[in-house]
Amino acid sequence: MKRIIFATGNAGKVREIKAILGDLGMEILSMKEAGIKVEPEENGATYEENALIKARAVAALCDDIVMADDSGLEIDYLNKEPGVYSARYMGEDTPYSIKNANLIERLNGVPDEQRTARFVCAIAAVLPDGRELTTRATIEGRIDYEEKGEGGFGYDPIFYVPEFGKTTAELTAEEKNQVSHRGKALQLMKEELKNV
Ligand code: ITT
Repeated sequence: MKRIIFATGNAGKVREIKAILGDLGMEILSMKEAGIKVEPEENGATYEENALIKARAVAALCDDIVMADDSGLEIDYLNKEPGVYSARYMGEDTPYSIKNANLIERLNGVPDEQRTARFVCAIAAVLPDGRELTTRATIEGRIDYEEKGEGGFGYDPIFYVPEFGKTTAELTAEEKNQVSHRGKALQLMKEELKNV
């Protein structure tokens, strides 16, 4: 069975990626499951560059297809912060309850129509022959007034999606994967892989 190694250390991403790629007929392994440990510096200016940096670092150590996800939350009122720095915002080890409360506080008094935000996801793939592919997708929403929901991870409890009337943390895993930045970017990558 062909393998895809996913170059991420984020357990929330791994859960979603395994569900979304489950129908590919390939074995999907996290970096940890493949016994690979690398922490490349994510010093790219874009999501695509950072995803490629992570995928290339793992591809150098194995003969499998390697994919990586670089993603983030862009809040329009905060000039698209935290953006590519979403994981590092307020410190990598700071609990999301604190990061989420901080973002809600920074939007104190800001009305609905100015609370627009999006999650962005770039997926990079490095093939065993060295070819590189990237895809990108987004989901539009707005920053809620309080944390809601237990699902997902990271900023999901404050990311409200008007079509559902819920935050992405209140969606089921299946619902989130159907409409999310990550779900859509991975579907695009599945299409790309059919052509290689
Ligand atoms: P890897 O680099 O190991 O994949 P990471 O968490 O450091 O893990 P990123 O640099 O891509 O990954 O940062 C993405 C951050 O954006 C992530 O840590 C969350 O804070 C946020 N994020 C991305 N997708 C999200 C989602 O679906 N729900 C909630 N927050 C999300």
